[in-house]
Amino acid sequence: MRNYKFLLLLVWSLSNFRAYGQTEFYVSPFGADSNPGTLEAPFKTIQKAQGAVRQSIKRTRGDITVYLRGGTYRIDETIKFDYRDTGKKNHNTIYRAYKDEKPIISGGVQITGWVPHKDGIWKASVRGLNFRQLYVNGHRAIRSRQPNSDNFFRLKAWDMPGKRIVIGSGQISGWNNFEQVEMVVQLSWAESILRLKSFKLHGTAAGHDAYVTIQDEERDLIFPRGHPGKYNNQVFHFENAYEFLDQPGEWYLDLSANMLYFMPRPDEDMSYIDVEAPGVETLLEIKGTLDEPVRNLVFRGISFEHSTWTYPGEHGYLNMQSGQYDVKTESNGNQYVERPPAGVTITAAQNILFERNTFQHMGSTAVDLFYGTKNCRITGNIITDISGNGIAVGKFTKDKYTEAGIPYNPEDKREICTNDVVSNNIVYRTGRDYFGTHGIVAGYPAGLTIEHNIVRDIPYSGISVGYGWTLKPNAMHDNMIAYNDISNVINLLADGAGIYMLSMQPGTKIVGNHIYNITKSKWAGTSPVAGIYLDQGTSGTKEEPFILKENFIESGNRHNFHIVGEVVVDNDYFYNGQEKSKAVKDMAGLEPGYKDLESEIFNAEKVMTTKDLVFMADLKNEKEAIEKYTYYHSAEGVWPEAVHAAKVSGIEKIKIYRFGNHLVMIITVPADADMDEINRKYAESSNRIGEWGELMSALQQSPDGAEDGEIWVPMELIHDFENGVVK
Ligand SMILES: [Ca+2]
Repeated sequence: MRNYKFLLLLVWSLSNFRAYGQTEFYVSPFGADSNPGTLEAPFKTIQKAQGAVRQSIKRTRGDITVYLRGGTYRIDETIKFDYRDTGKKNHNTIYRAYKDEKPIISGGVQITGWVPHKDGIWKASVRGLNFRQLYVNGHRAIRSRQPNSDNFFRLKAWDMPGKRIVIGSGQISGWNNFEQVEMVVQLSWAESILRLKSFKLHGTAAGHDAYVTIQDEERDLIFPRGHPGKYNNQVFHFENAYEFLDQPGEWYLDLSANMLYFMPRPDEDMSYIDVEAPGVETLLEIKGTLDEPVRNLVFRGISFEHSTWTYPGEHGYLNMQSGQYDVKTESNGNQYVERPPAGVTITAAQNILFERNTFQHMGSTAVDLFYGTKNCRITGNIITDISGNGIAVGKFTKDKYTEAGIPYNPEDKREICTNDVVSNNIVYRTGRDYFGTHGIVAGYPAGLTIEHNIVRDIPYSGISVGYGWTLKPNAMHDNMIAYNDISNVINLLADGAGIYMLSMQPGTKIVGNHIYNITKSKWAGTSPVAGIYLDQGTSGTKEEPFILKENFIESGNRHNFHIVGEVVVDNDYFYNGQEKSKAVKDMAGLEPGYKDLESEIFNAEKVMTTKDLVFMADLKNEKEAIEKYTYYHSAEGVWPEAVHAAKVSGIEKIKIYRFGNHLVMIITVPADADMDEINRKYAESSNRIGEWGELMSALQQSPDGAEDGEIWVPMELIHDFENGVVK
């Protein structure tokens, strides 16, 4: 009996001991932190799991995995990783989705309690929150603006002596909360966000002008600085006034009243709506020191969402280049810049892997390898709907006290981001608020590889490497930009490209990239837009040249070279049907192991983009023909062959309406559908489809005005109303 008791005690203590050496932990939004963190009884928070992992690391030799079950992990502060999260002897600490489940780490605060306000606008109280983005049912809503989306005003001139901006008098008014209104001006390659202070009307022979005074902080930065240049007719819009709320999807946050206003879009039912306001600046921070870097962390299958950044509304924001914003400017041309924050930051870290995660709905940069990173890999991720840069790597200046043109080259080389890899990511729709930012950007990296990414739909350059406009030696060398698929970038601003480079970087190569659909926006300034742009200082050395090789550029302006140093241009292909062009095209973009990401995203969007084709026809004006035709189109009377034909031809919907003997048919097909192809597939779908066609035609007659024998006549679109606007 005594022995039996002893045995029980032993088993208990062994299992207790085992809990400390645990190598697998489970977390679920529906778990509890008092649980042991097993599959059956998971923890609730990632922080709790992290604490358990740190205990376990001391007693374990092997990888430790934390499985995150699907669901939303709401956080109200940054989750921080440091050297204590590093496994022993190069073992990995892995945070990953459990099976195919979808864990979301969200810094969002859900806004509830919506009540109708007026004019189709709803409102909700938001005690003490401040934010610059809002996401409704997973889609970014529009911060109230004027003029509305995709449209802009043009300023008249910059009044340099008076430090004012001259615009049309009809473009401004004494809006409520006037000092919260922001003027977003596009200056060639970068935007400035300028908070308003006051305005005065001045009469001229041609009419009235408005002289706009902006708030002191940004006024004292923008007027002394030289670049980007201030010119007449530059493009701008206003944001953030209740009075701008006139387009479905727009929202306005009245900070003084803590009240949020929103005008829902037609498909947004306010009784069942998910409205998320971003509330945490950095969701995840991995930060070591140069002496004690964090090592061997893996993050896989996690969605990072709803990071915020409110600084531009509190100080104004002058993007100097690549999102780096002025904190000091001098009339001699000197500028001092600061780095915007990121949703996920990695600093002084080695062998960190982010694979197959999603970064979306973020308020500044998505992922930032700040400094001191080595062999970190950002691979196979989806990065979309980002306000600023998608992925940023390396310092752009030593610090905010160092003039931005001084080449960065720290004495302690461990600070330089070295041998990091950015590959097989899909980066699209970044720069949504801060236009002068990139899909992928690097300051002064060494041995950085950017390869096999898809980069598209971005207002400024797709990929940018280098800073400082210098021919002097600096931290950069041996970077590689290869086999990327880049399209529809630099689609709003100017002085950029598919791939944009700056400064001396010996041994750097741009190889095998496919760049296409690069078109200058009508809003862009006069500076060039190109496929590849080697800007100031881009060069190598005689021993280690900068090499440009076998890129395939399908766009009007292939290159813009500003070369003064050593550059070797070798076989730079463009669209002329050469076989090698096709080889480049086939090679660029995601590698086979990640192709599934592409079909998941771009096919899903394809289905959502459809067009309607509308036709009319007449039946024979006889009761029997009308009844027969109606029966043949009911669920019971229709031939299976007719249904099959519609299905295999790629038609998504067919609707037929009847009045008397008149018919109207609406066919919904994918937006890029080829009608000849659809007709061919329809006709070839079965050997009875011809018979079906003859049977139907026999019940119909050619409508008045139709060409001889034409049964179904295409109709012309004469009125198109959507979201409050006639197109
Ligand atoms: Ca508006």
